[in-house]
Amino acid sequence: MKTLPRISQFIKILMLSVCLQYTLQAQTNKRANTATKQLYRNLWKHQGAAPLFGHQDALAYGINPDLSRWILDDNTSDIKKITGQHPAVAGWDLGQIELDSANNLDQVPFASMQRLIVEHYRRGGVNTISWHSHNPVSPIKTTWDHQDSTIRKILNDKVVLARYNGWLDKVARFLKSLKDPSTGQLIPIIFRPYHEHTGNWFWWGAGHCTAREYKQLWRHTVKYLNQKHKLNNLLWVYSTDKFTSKEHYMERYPGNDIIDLMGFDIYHRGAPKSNQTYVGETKNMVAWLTELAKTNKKLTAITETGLDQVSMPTWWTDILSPIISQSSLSYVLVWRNGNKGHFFGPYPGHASADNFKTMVTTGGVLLETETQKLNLYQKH
Ligand code: BMA
Repeated sequence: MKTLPRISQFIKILMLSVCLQYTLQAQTNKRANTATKQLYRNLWKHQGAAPLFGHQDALAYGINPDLSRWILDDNTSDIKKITGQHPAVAGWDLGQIELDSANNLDQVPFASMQRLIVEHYRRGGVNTISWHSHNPVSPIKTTWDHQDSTIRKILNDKVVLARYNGWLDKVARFLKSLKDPSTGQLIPIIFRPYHEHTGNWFWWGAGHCTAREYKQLWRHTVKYLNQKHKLNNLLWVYSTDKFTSKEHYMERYPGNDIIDLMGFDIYHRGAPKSNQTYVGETKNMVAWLTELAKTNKKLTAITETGLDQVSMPTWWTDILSPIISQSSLSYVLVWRNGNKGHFFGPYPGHASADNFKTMVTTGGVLLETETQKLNLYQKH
């Protein structure tokens, strides 16, 4: 019977390749808690279906039909007012938590942010957090007050390093406060520090540090939060601004061992003149990202996008949909509805509201109800 050993060898090889596939797709923090592991696995399973739709600060504030602002109305979001459902992904920012401020840089109280993140998770939604941190060399300077060598100083100057680590302690304290009330486990967070670094506007931008320094800052940060603080609820996103090639995207990539998702931010400016260029360039970036993510076994997302004031009523189906349809993006997030002069999502009465609904009803993106059906935090 020569066939039997062959069959068992075949089964062994099959099992090994299944395991290998699985290991390569495992998230980077091996000690991640159950909900975080499930979120990661379920995002993989969902890959190729419509991306989840995200909105920054969606649950904290928005714009009324008379163009005044609403702030912290219970269980409200502009997207819900239009569609009956919250966005699937809620974006948040920790900027100014490092200063012990009660509110973040866009006036969202951290106490409310904590409550809203828990509520969004309990409804089955996903939370992602960025950090527009002040400059740790000189804390009165904002995230946009760049100066050369900030990262070099964090890495080499003991005083600056101690201050920076102190800031990470404050970030960790907030992240540790995000608990599932029924299990006591920490709530999964897609964490996105040091974003848009291919640009020069933040102190961690490409013009103010070497690639090596940028990567070192990332590696220090991941180690500090995952290991020293034992945070087991973070999926880490590397998110550039515009990039012009796969090599450009990877230039400052801090390592497959610490990154779970690959993303990028890109804004549509100068519509309608720039429509074709924006769609073309963004499609190129999505294609490059998809190839890179396939090689590196990572999930993908458009981590920030939008057209300020959504000045094109059909922006959702004519511009965004062609970019994201047939992609393997896990989510696409538009920036905040700050005020009547600065917003990226529709609000009730806005000229693009119906078109947004069309994008949703035709299955272009998923909002909360469809996301709940995915049961992202459960094993299934
Ligand atoms: C920018 C603008 C600013 C805001 C910052 C951080 O794009 O929306 O008003 O302070 O993001 O959220």
